[in-house]
Amino acid sequence: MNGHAMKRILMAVSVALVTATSAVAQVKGQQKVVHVYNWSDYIDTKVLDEFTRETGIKVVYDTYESNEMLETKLLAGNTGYDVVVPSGTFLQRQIQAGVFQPIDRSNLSNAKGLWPDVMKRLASYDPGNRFAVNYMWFTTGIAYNVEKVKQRLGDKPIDSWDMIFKPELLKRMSDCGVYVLDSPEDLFAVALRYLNVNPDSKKPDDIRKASAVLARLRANVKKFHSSEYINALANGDICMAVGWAGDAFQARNRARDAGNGVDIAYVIPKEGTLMSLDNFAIPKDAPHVAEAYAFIDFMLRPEIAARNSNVTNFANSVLASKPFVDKTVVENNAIYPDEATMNRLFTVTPYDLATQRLVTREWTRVKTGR
Ligand code: N2P
Repeated sequence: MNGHAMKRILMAVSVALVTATSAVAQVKGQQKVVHVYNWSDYIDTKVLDEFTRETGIKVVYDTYESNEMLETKLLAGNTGYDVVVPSGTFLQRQIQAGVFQPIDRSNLSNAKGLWPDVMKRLASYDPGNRFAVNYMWFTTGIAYNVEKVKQRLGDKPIDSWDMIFKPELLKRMSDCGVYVLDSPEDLFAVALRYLNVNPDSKKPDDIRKASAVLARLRANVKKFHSSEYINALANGDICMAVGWAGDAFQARNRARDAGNGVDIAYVIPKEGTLMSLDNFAIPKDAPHVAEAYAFIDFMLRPEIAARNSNVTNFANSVLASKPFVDKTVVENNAIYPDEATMNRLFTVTPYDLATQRLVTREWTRVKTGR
Protein backbone atom coordinates (compact mmCIF):
# COMPACT_ATOMS: atom_id res chain seq x y z
CA MET A 1 0.00 0.00 0.00
CA ASN A 2 1.37 3.43 -0.88
CA GLY A 3 1.31 6.43 1.44
CA HIS A 4 -1.59 7.95 -0.38
CA ALA A 5 -3.89 4.98 0.08
CA MET A 6 -2.82 4.70 3.71
CA LYS A 7 -3.75 8.30 4.29
CA ARG A 8 -7.17 7.77 2.73
CA ILE A 9 -7.86 4.80 4.94
CA LEU A 10 -6.77 6.68 8.05
CA MET A 11 -8.98 9.57 7.05
CA ALA A 12 -11.97 7.28 6.54
CA VAL A 13 -11.36 5.63 9.88
CA SER A 14 -11.15 8.92 11.70
CA VAL A 15 -14.30 10.24 10.03
CA ALA A 16 -16.09 7.05 11.05
CA LEU A 17 -14.78 7.44 14.58
CA VAL A 18 -15.90 11.04 14.88
CA THR A 19 -19.33 10.13 13.51
CA ALA A 20 -19.61 7.23 15.93
CA THR A 21 -18.52 9.36 18.88
CA SER A 22 -21.04 12.08 18.15
CA ALA A 23 -23.71 9.41 17.63
CA VAL A 24 -22.89 7.99 21.06
CA ALA A 25 -22.88 11.48 22.54
CA GLN A 26 -26.32 12.09 21.08
CA VAL A 27 -27.66 8.79 22.32
CA LYS A 28 -26.36 9.58 25.79
CA GLY A 29 -27.88 13.05 25.48
CA GLN A 30 -24.49 14.68 25.75
CA GLN A 31 -25.31 17.68 23.66
CA LYS A 32 -23.02 20.53 24.62
CA VAL A 33 -24.72 22.91 27.01
CA VAL A 34 -24.16 26.13 28.91
CA HIS A 35 -26.15 27.18 31.98
CA VAL A 36 -26.66 30.92 32.14
CA TYR A 37 -28.18 32.86 35.04
CA ASN A 38 -28.95 36.46 34.07
CA TRP A 39 -31.24 39.33 35.04
CA SER A 40 -34.75 39.20 33.61
CA ASP A 41 -35.54 41.26 30.48
CA TYR A 42 -31.85 41.59 29.74
CA ILE A 43 -31.18 39.95 26.37
CA ASP A 44 -32.49 39.60 22.83
CA THR A 45 -33.70 36.00 23.14
CA LYS A 46 -33.16 35.48 19.40
CA VAL A 47 -29.45 35.84 20.11
CA LEU A 48 -29.63 32.72 22.26
CA ASP A 49 -31.08 30.67 19.39
CA GLU A 50 -28.46 32.01 17.06
CA PHE A 51 -25.70 31.06 19.48
CA THR A 52 -27.02 27.49 19.59
CA ARG A 53 -27.39 27.28 15.81
CA GLU A 54 -23.84 28.43 15.32
CA THR A 55 -22.03 26.55 18.08
CA GLY A 56 -24.27 23.55 18.75
CA ILE A 57 -24.26 24.57 22.42
CA LYS A 58 -27.68 24.53 23.99
CA VAL A 59 -28.42 27.39 26.41
CA VAL A 60 -30.26 26.67 29.64
CA TYR A 61 -31.26 30.18 30.59
CA ASP A 62 -32.63 31.18 34.02
CA THR A 63 -33.36 34.67 35.28
CA TYR A 64 -33.39 36.62 38.54
CA GLU A 65 -34.21 40.17 39.50
CA SER A 66 -31.95 40.95 42.40
CA ASN A 67 -28.32 40.65 43.33
CA GLU A 68 -29.46 39.19 46.62
CA MET A 69 -31.10 36.24 44.83
CA LEU A 70 -27.94 35.55 42.86
CA GLU A 71 -25.66 35.98 45.85
CA THR A 72 -27.57 33.52 48.02
CA LYS A 73 -27.02 30.85 45.37
CA LEU A 74 -23.39 31.72 44.71
CA LEU A 75 -22.41 31.64 48.36
CA ALA A 76 -24.09 28.26 48.82
CA GLY A 77 -21.95 26.97 45.93
CA ASN A 78 -22.70 24.26 43.38
CA THR A 79 -25.11 26.44 41.48
CA GLY A 80 -24.60 24.48 38.29
CA TYR A 81 -24.33 27.79 36.47
CA ASP A 82 -21.54 28.53 34.00
CA VAL A 83 -22.19 32.23 33.49
CA VAL A 84 -23.70 34.68 36.00
CA VAL A 85 -24.12 38.46 35.90
CA PRO A 86 -23.61 40.22 39.27
CA SER A 87 -23.48 44.02 39.61
CA GLY A 88 -20.19 45.71 40.56
CA THR A 89 -20.44 45.91 44.34
CA PHE A 90 -21.73 42.37 44.67
CA LEU A 91 -19.14 41.15 42.21
CA GLN A 92 -16.39 42.67 44.36
CA ARG A 93 -17.56 40.88 47.50
CA GLN A 94 -18.06 37.63 45.63
CA ILE A 95 -14.56 37.83 44.17
CA GLN A 96 -13.25 38.24 47.71
CA ALA A 97 -15.33 35.25 48.81
CA GLY A 98 -13.57 33.23 46.09
CA VAL A 99 -16.64 32.16 44.14
CA PHE A 100 -15.29 32.98 40.67
CA GLN A 101 -12.48 31.71 38.48
CA PRO A 102 -10.15 34.16 36.76
CA ILE A 103 -11.11 35.03 33.19
CA ASP A 104 -8.53 34.02 30.61
CA ARG A 105 -8.89 36.79 28.04
CA SER A 106 -7.10 34.72 25.42
CA ASN A 107 -10.32 32.69 25.23
CA LEU A 108 -12.29 35.79 24.30
CA SER A 109 -11.45 36.80 20.76
CA ASN A 110 -13.91 39.68 20.92
CA ALA A 111 -12.48 41.21 24.10
CA LYS A 112 -10.53 43.57 21.85
CA GLY A 113 -13.78 45.45 21.18
CA LEU A 114 -14.40 46.20 24.87
CA TRP A 115 -14.83 49.82 25.89
CA PRO A 116 -11.72 50.98 27.79
CA ASP A 117 -13.66 53.53 29.91
CA VAL A 118 -16.16 50.89 30.98
CA MET A 119 -13.45 48.36 31.80
CA LYS A 120 -11.73 51.02 33.86
CA ARG A 121 -14.88 51.66 35.85
CA LEU A 122 -15.30 47.95 36.35
CA ALA A 123 -11.70 47.71 37.57
CA SER A 124 -12.68 49.60 40.72
CA TYR A 125 -14.70 46.48 41.65
CA ASP A 126 -12.48 43.93 39.96
CA PRO A 127 -8.89 45.21 40.13
CA GLY A 128 -7.03 44.45 36.93
CA ASN A 129 -10.24 43.14 35.30
CA ARG A 130 -9.25 39.65 36.35
CA PHE A 131 -12.59 38.00 37.12
CA ALA A 132 -15.25 39.74 35.07
CA VAL A 133 -16.21 41.32 31.78
CA ASN A 134 -18.85 44.03 31.68
CA TYR A 135 -22.15 43.21 29.97
CA MET A 136 -24.30 46.34 30.43
CA TRP A 137 -24.20 49.57 32.46
CA PHE A 138 -27.00 51.91 33.40
CA THR A 139 -28.63 54.38 35.76
CA THR A 140 -31.44 54.28 38.33
CA GLY A 141 -34.10 56.91 37.74
CA ILE A 142 -37.78 57.77 37.51
CA ALA A 143 -40.01 56.22 34.87
CA TYR A 144 -43.50 57.62 34.44
CA ASN A 145 -46.69 57.68 32.44
CA VAL A 146 -46.60 61.07 30.73
CA GLU A 147 -50.36 61.53 30.46
CA LYS A 148 -51.30 60.39 33.96
CA VAL A 149 -48.60 62.48 35.59
CA LYS A 150 -49.68 65.51 33.61
CA GLN A 151 -53.26 65.03 34.77
CA ARG A 152 -52.06 65.09 38.36
CA LEU A 153 -49.24 67.62 38.33
CA GLY A 154 -49.99 69.78 35.31
CA ASP A 155 -46.93 71.04 33.51
CA LYS A 156 -44.59 70.72 36.47
CA PRO A 157 -41.51 68.97 35.07
CA ILE A 158 -40.41 65.68 36.61
CA ASP A 159 -36.74 66.41 37.08
CA SER A 160 -35.97 65.95 40.77
CA TRP A 161 -35.91 63.21 43.40
CA ASP A 162 -38.41 65.48 45.20
CA MET A 163 -41.02 63.65 43.15
CA ILE A 164 -40.24 60.45 45.02
CA PHE A 165 -39.06 61.66 48.40
CA LYS A 166 -41.51 64.50 49.10
CA PRO A 167 -44.55 62.64 50.43
CA GLU A 168 -46.94 65.44 49.43
CA LEU A 169 -45.80 65.03 45.81
CA LEU A 170 -45.69 61.25 45.71
CA LYS A 171 -49.13 61.11 47.32
CA ARG A 172 -50.61 62.68 44.21
CA MET A 173 -49.47 59.59 42.27
CA SER A 174 -50.63 56.99 44.74
CA ASP A 175 -54.12 56.57 43.22
CA CYS A 176 -52.63 55.58 39.85
CA GLY A 177 -49.86 53.41 41.27
CA VAL A 178 -46.18 53.69 42.13
CA TYR A 179 -43.66 50.82 42.08
CA VAL A 180 -40.16 51.02 43.53
CA LEU A 181 -37.19 48.73 42.90
CA ASP A 182 -36.71 46.12 45.59
CA SER A 183 -33.02 46.97 45.64
CA PRO A 184 -31.68 48.49 48.86
CA GLU A 185 -28.35 49.48 47.32
CA ASP A 186 -30.06 51.64 44.71
CA LEU A 187 -32.56 53.19 47.07
CA PHE A 188 -30.14 53.96 49.89
CA ALA A 189 -27.70 55.51 47.43
CA VAL A 190 -30.25 57.86 45.87
CA ALA A 191 -31.81 58.72 49.23
CA LEU A 192 -28.38 59.70 50.58
CA ARG A 193 -27.75 61.77 47.48
CA TYR A 194 -31.12 63.44 47.93
CA LEU A 195 -30.11 64.32 51.50
CA ASN A 196 -26.89 65.80 50.17
CA VAL A 197 -24.87 63.20 52.03
CA ASN A 198 -22.11 61.15 50.40
CA PRO A 199 -24.16 58.50 48.56
CA ASP A 200 -21.43 55.98 49.34
CA SER A 201 -21.52 56.67 53.08
CA LYS A 202 -21.36 53.62 55.34
CA LYS A 203 -21.87 55.62 58.54
CA PRO A 204 -24.71 54.11 60.57
CA ASP A 205 -26.12 57.59 61.26
CA ASP A 206 -26.28 58.39 57.56
CA ILE A 207 -27.88 55.04 56.77
CA ARG A 208 -30.51 55.66 59.41
CA LYS A 209 -31.20 59.13 58.05
CA ALA A 210 -31.70 57.68 54.58
CA SER A 211 -33.86 54.97 56.05
CA ALA A 212 -36.15 57.57 57.63
CA VAL A 213 -36.65 59.22 54.24
CA LEU A 214 -37.23 55.87 52.56
CA ALA A 215 -39.74 54.81 55.21
CA ARG A 216 -42.03 57.59 54.04
CA LEU A 217 -42.38 55.91 50.64
CA ARG A 218 -44.42 52.98 51.87
CA ALA A 219 -47.68 54.91 52.30
CA ASN A 220 -47.77 55.74 48.59
CA VAL A 221 -46.02 52.75 47.03
CA LYS A 222 -48.08 49.86 45.71
CA LYS A 223 -45.20 47.43 45.34
CA PHE A 224 -41.47 47.07 45.86
CA HIS A 225 -40.40 44.89 42.95
CA SER A 226 -37.57 44.96 40.41
CA SER A 227 -39.10 43.67 37.19
CA GLU A 228 -42.89 43.85 37.25
CA TYR A 229 -42.84 47.60 36.68
CA ILE A 230 -41.99 47.09 33.00
CA ASN A 231 -45.35 45.57 32.10
CA ALA A 232 -47.22 47.54 34.74
CA LEU A 233 -46.04 50.80 33.17
CA ALA A 234 -46.58 49.55 29.62
CA ASN A 235 -50.16 48.45 30.34
CA GLY A 236 -51.01 51.71 32.08
CA ASP A 237 -51.53 49.87 35.39
CA ILE A 238 -49.17 52.19 37.24
CA CYS A 239 -48.07 55.74 36.57
CA MET A 240 -44.62 55.89 38.12
CA ALA A 241 -41.67 53.70 39.06
CA VAL A 242 -38.21 54.06 40.47
CA GLY A 243 -36.45 51.78 38.03
CA TRP A 244 -33.54 51.13 35.70
CA ALA A 245 -33.14 53.07 32.47
CA GLY A 246 -33.34 50.22 29.95
CA ASP A 247 -36.38 48.73 31.65
CA ALA A 248 -38.19 52.06 31.45
CA PHE A 249 -37.57 52.26 27.70
CA GLN A 250 -38.62 48.63 27.29
CA ALA A 251 -41.90 49.64 28.92
CA ARG A 252 -42.21 52.56 26.50
CA ASN A 253 -41.58 50.25 23.54
CA ARG A 254 -44.01 47.58 24.74
CA ALA A 255 -46.74 50.23 25.01
CA ARG A 256 -45.91 51.46 21.51
CA ASP A 257 -46.01 47.92 20.12
CA ALA A 258 -49.37 47.36 21.79
CA GLY A 259 -50.63 50.64 20.35
CA ASN A 260 -52.45 51.31 23.61
CA GLY A 261 -51.75 55.03 23.68
CA VAL A 262 -49.58 54.82 26.81
CA ASP A 263 -46.50 57.04 26.68
CA ILE A 264 -43.65 56.34 29.10
CA ALA A 265 -40.76 58.68 29.87
CA TYR A 266 -37.64 58.23 32.00
CA VAL A 267 -35.62 60.88 33.75
CA ILE A 268 -32.28 61.06 35.50
CA PRO A 269 -33.08 63.52 38.30
CA LYS A 270 -31.04 66.72 38.42
CA GLU A 271 -29.52 65.86 41.81
CA GLY A 272 -27.82 62.96 40.03
CA THR A 273 -28.11 59.24 40.39
CA LEU A 274 -26.41 55.90 40.77
CA MET A 275 -24.64 54.33 37.84
CA SER A 276 -24.18 50.55 38.01
CA LEU A 277 -22.44 47.88 35.98
CA ASP A 278 -23.60 44.28 35.44
CA ASN A 279 -20.85 41.84 34.56
CA PHE A 280 -20.26 38.35 33.23
CA ALA A 281 -18.39 36.04 35.60
CA ILE A 282 -17.73 32.29 35.66
CA PRO A 283 -18.25 30.46 38.98
CA LYS A 284 -15.26 28.49 40.19
CA ASP A 285 -17.23 25.25 40.06
CA ALA A 286 -18.84 25.91 36.66
CA PRO A 287 -19.40 22.54 34.96
CA HIS A 288 -18.99 23.82 31.38
CA VAL A 289 -16.14 26.30 31.30
CA ALA A 290 -15.32 26.12 27.58
CA GLU A 291 -18.99 26.70 26.78
CA ALA A 292 -19.07 29.63 29.21
CA TYR A 293 -16.25 31.29 27.28
CA ALA A 294 -17.97 30.58 23.98
CA PHE A 295 -21.14 32.20 25.32
CA ILE A 296 -19.42 35.32 26.68
CA ASP A 297 -17.37 35.71 23.52
CA PHE A 298 -20.50 35.51 21.40
CA MET A 299 -22.14 38.23 23.50
CA LEU A 300 -19.10 40.45 22.97
CA ARG A 301 -19.40 40.29 19.18
CA PRO A 302 -20.14 43.87 18.13
CA GLU A 303 -23.28 43.02 16.10
CA ILE A 304 -24.60 40.76 18.86
CA ALA A 305 -23.90 43.24 21.65
CA ALA A 306 -25.72 45.87 19.59
CA ARG A 307 -28.75 43.65 19.18
CA ASN A 308 -28.91 43.09 22.91
CA SER A 309 -28.82 46.85 23.46
CA ASN A 310 -31.44 47.45 20.77
CA VAL A 311 -33.86 45.09 22.48
CA THR A 312 -33.10 45.83 26.13
CA ASN A 313 -32.33 49.54 25.82
CA PHE A 314 -29.30 49.16 28.06
CA ALA A 315 -25.83 50.39 27.05
CA ASN A 316 -23.43 47.51 26.44
CA SER A 317 -19.70 47.28 27.09
CA VAL A 318 -18.53 46.87 23.51
CA LEU A 319 -17.34 50.14 22.03
CA ALA A 320 -17.09 48.48 18.62
CA SER A 321 -20.84 47.77 18.77
CA LYS A 322 -21.87 51.42 18.73
CA PRO A 323 -22.19 51.72 14.93
CA PHE A 324 -24.68 48.83 15.04
CA VAL A 325 -26.82 50.22 17.86
CA ASP A 326 -30.06 51.90 16.75
CA LYS A 327 -29.84 55.68 16.68
CA THR A 328 -32.82 55.96 19.02
CA VAL A 329 -30.85 53.99 21.61
CA VAL A 330 -27.28 55.19 21.15
CA GLU A 331 -28.35 58.83 20.90
CA ASN A 332 -30.59 58.60 23.97
CA ASN A 333 -28.80 60.48 26.73
CA ALA A 334 -30.50 58.47 29.42
CA ILE A 335 -29.09 55.23 27.96
CA TYR A 336 -25.72 56.36 26.62
CA PRO A 337 -25.22 59.47 28.80
CA ASP A 338 -23.34 62.45 27.34
CA GLU A 339 -20.60 64.07 29.36
CA ALA A 340 -22.86 66.56 31.15
CA THR A 341 -25.12 63.70 32.26
CA MET A 342 -22.12 61.54 33.15
CA ASN A 343 -20.98 64.26 35.54
CA ARG A 344 -24.17 63.85 37.54
CA LEU A 345 -23.68 60.12 37.98
CA PHE A 346 -21.91 58.46 40.87
CA THR A 347 -20.98 54.90 41.79
CA VAL A 348 -20.84 53.17 45.16
CA THR A 349 -18.59 50.64 46.84
CA PRO A 350 -19.71 47.41 48.57
CA TYR A 351 -21.11 47.40 52.09
CA ASP A 352 -18.92 45.89 54.78
CA LEU A 353 -20.62 43.14 56.77
CA ALA A 354 -21.90 45.37 59.58
CA THR A 355 -23.32 47.97 57.18
CA GLN A 356 -24.90 45.22 55.09
CA ARG A 357 -26.70 43.91 58.16
CA LEU A 358 -27.94 47.38 59.04
CA VAL A 359 -29.08 48.07 55.47
CA THR A 360 -30.90 44.73 55.22
CA ARG A 361 -32.69 45.35 58.50
CA GLU A 362 -33.59 48.93 57.62
CA TRP A 363 -34.78 47.93 54.14
CA THR A 364 -37.19 45.40 55.65
CA ARG A 365 -38.50 48.18 57.86
CA VAL A 366 -38.87 50.48 54.86
CA LYS A 367 -40.95 47.88 53.03
CA THR A 368 -43.02 46.46 55.89
CA GLY A 369 -42.96 49.06 58.64
CA ARG A 370 -41.58 46.39 60.98
C1 N2P B 1 -32.69 44.12 33.55
C2 N2P B 1 -32.30 44.81 34.78
C3 N2P B 1 -30.87 44.83 34.92
C4 N2P B 1 -30.39 45.99 35.64
N1 N2P B 1 -34.09 44.06 33.42
C5 N2P B 1 -30.16 45.69 37.09
N2 N2P B 1 -28.99 45.01 37.33
